[in-house]
Amino acid sequence: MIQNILEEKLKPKAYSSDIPSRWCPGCGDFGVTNALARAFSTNQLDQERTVIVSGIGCSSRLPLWMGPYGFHTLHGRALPVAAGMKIAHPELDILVTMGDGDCFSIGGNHYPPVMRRNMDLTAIVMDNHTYGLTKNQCSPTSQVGYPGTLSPVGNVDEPMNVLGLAVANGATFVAQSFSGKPKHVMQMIEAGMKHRGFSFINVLSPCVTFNKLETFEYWKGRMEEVPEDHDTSDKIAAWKLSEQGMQGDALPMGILYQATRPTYEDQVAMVKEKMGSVPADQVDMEAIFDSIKPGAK
Ligand SMILES: Cc1ncc(C[n+]2csc(CCOP(=O)(O)OP(=O)(O)O)c2C)c(N)n1
Ligand code: SF4
Repeated sequence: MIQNILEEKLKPKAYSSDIPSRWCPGCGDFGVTNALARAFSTNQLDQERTVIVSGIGCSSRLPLWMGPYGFHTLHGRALPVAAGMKIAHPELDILVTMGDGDCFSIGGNHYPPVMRRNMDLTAIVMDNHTYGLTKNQCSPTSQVGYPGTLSPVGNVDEPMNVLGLAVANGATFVAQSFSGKPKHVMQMIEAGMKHRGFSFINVLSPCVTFNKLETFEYWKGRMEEVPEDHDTSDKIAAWKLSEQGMQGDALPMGILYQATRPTYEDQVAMVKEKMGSVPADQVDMEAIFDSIKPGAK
């Protein structure tokens, strides 16, 4: 009996697709893909009820290599597509995989509202501090002086504090990891998926082809586990940790912040309940417009 149960358990490989990967050998994003497959296997995730949504970029190809359903959307539009999907189908487990350009640059106007609404999504950014797919332009997380192809004298813009931004804008789970430590990435993904609400996991993931400065070795030497006595419910402490990394100190690795508050899906259900279940084609729009006219009671 026990033997049968063990045999039926889906191994990480069962969560991968048979499409051959087209990433450069050694790309950090392989570590994230492996960690995802292992996290899915540990939780024996139901592939029929799981969707991985991505934008455009090297990292955004990730859903192609995975077994569950995938939606390769437009550059910067992974989060709004995932948000719509979650509102229509709250029963689905939805993960969003993006690059730093995809999420913070062209997608930068979608990232705060989804966090603020605390939608129950798990967002994973493969942050390589450059645009890999389009051959090395600076991204919002590139360091000052970074030699992007459109920045011949080096990047002049300050990098964004993306962890601090998540803490400040209402994400209820904020963590950072490093693709050179796939076990740690897996633990963060598992914890993020277990969390009800918006989980943001930033994974520093080297682009071995273009970013010759922030290599596996470089990041390995800069990462430090979040201190054991760090209080993850303390927003200010989480902000301080995120900012210390920006000031050149160790980059925090682990859960910086976690909080509990109603998800957007809970709020939608509550609004529906309060309004009564009137079928959409029977809503009296005239009465609604009359009720909001100036002077209406
Ligand atoms: C609307 C639009 N603008 C620009 C592009 C070109 N483009 C494709 S991917 C990309 C950036 C990719 O960088 P990132 O999201 O960090 O992912 P990476 O390739 O580094 O994993 C850009 C600018 C596009 N496809 N669509
Ligand atoms: S260009 Fe960089 S990010 Fe893209 S697959 Fe190659 S190593 Fe990975």
